[in-house]
Amino acid sequence: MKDRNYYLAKAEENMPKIIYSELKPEASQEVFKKGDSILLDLGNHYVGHFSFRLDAAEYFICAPVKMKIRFAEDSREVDDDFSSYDGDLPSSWLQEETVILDHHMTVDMPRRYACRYIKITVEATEVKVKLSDFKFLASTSADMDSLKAADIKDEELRKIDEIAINTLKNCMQTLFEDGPKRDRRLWIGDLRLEALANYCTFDNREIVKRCLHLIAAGECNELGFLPSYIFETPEFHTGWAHLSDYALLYVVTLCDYYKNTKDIDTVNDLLDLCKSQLKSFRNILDENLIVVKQKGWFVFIDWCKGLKSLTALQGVYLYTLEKFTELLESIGDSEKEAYEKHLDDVRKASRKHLFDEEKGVFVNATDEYQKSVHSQVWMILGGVIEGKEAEKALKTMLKDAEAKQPFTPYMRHYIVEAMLKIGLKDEAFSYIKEIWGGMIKLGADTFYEVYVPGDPDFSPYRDRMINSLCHAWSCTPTYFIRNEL
Ligand code: RAM
Repeated sequence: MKDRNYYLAKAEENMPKIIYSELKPEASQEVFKKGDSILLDLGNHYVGHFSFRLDAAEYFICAPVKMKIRFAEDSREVDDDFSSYDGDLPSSWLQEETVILDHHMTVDMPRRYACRYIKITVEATEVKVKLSDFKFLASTSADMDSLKAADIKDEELRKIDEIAINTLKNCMQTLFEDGPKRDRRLWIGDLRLEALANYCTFDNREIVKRCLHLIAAGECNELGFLPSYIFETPEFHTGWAHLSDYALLYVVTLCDYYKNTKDIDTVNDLLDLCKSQLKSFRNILDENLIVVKQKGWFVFIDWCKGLKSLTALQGVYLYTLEKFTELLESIGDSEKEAYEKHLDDVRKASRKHLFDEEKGVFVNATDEYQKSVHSQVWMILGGVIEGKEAEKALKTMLKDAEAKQPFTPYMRHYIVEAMLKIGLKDEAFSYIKEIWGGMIKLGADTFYEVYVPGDPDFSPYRDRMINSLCHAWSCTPTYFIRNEL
C-alpha cells in the first residue's frame, strides 16, 4: 500500500480548475433607511461569494451601519425564523451574517454561500444609505461546455435531469462536496453517487481520481475501515466517522471508476487498499458469515430513525464483492476466484440465515424481526433474491405501513437501482417522477438532502432549517435517465 504523502500528492495533481461566473442581481431599490430590506434573486441556485457597495445617500456615514445579510437556498428560507432553531447541528451552518460597517466601502463577504436569494436588512443607521453594485461570483468545477448532450423526450424527466445536473454542478468544487451549504466535505456515500452522475454528464475524471486519493490518505479506525469523510481545508484532515457501508462503497467507487475510465494506474494505486477494506469487513462476520453489530456509529444505510440495518449492510457487502470480482476479472488479478467463492458462500449464508422463506421477505432475528424496505433492496442488489421473488419482497415492503421506509434520496437511489435490476423499469421511472418530481413541485432548483412526500418538515437533525437543499447524493436521476432510456 502507498503512503499518505503519495496519496495526497496524487490528489493535488488532480486538482480541478474552478470556473467562475459573475452574476449581477437586479435591485428594486437603492436608498435605505433603518428597517428597510431588499431581496435579491439570482434566478437559480448558485455557490459562491457575494460583494456590494455601501455609500451614504445623504450627508456622510457618521455612525456605524448595521446590516443583516441572509443567504437562502429557497424562498421559504428567506423568512425562516432562525432564532427558533433547535436542531442537533450547530446553528452556525445557517447562512446569516450581521455586518457592521464604519464608513462607505466595497464589502467583500469572506465566506462562501450556497443560495438563490440574498436578503439584506438595514438594522441600524443614522443617515440614509445607498446599497449598490451587488455581485455574486459563482464557482464550480463543472464545465457546462463539456456537458454531454442528451435527447430526453419525456418533459418531466428532462426537467428532473436538468435539476439533477444543477445539483451536481453546485456540489462540484475542488472536490465532490456533499452539500455546499452543509457539510461541505467529501463523504464516501455521496462521492460514489456523484461520480456515477458525473460520468454521464461532465465526465470530469480528474475530480473522481482526486477524491479517491483524498479518502485513501485518511486514517483507518481500529477495525481497519477508511474514514467516511475527510476535510481538505485549511489542510487535509481525517473525519471521525468510519462507517462500514461507506468503506465498502469506496471499493465500489473504484470499480465504477475503472469501468468508466480504464485507468489501470489508479487501480494499481488503490487495489491493495480496497482489498484491505474487504478483509476488514470479513473480520466482522460471524461463523455463519453474517455481519455482527459493532459499537458506535458503524453503519449508515439511511437517515431512517430506529432502522435495524444489519441485513442491508450484509447486502452492501455482497454488492461490493460482486463488483470487486468483476474488477479483478477485467484486470486479470489472480485472487479473483477466491473472492468469487467467498461471494457465493456469503450469498448462500445470507439466504439461509436472513430470509424468511415462508413470508418471502428478509425479516429475521439479526434485525430483531424488523420489517424494512432497506433490507429487501440491499439483498436484491446483493444478488440473494431475484426475479419474481425479489419483486414480491420489494413490493410487499413498499406497501407495508409498518415497515421502515426510506427517508433520503440516497437510499431511494438504491431502490431505483434495485427496481431496474429486477426489470421493473416502469416502476423505477414512476418512482423517480414521484420523488424527484415531487421536489420540483415544491419549487426545487436543486435536489434536497432529505425528502419525504407529505412531510416537508422532516429533518434527521430535528430542525428543517439546517437541511441542505442542494445535496450531492440526490443528483442521480440523471444517471438513470441517461443510461436507461
Ligand atoms: C450527512 C451528510 C452526508 C452523508 C452523511 C452520512 O451528515 O448529509 O451527505 O453522507 O450524513
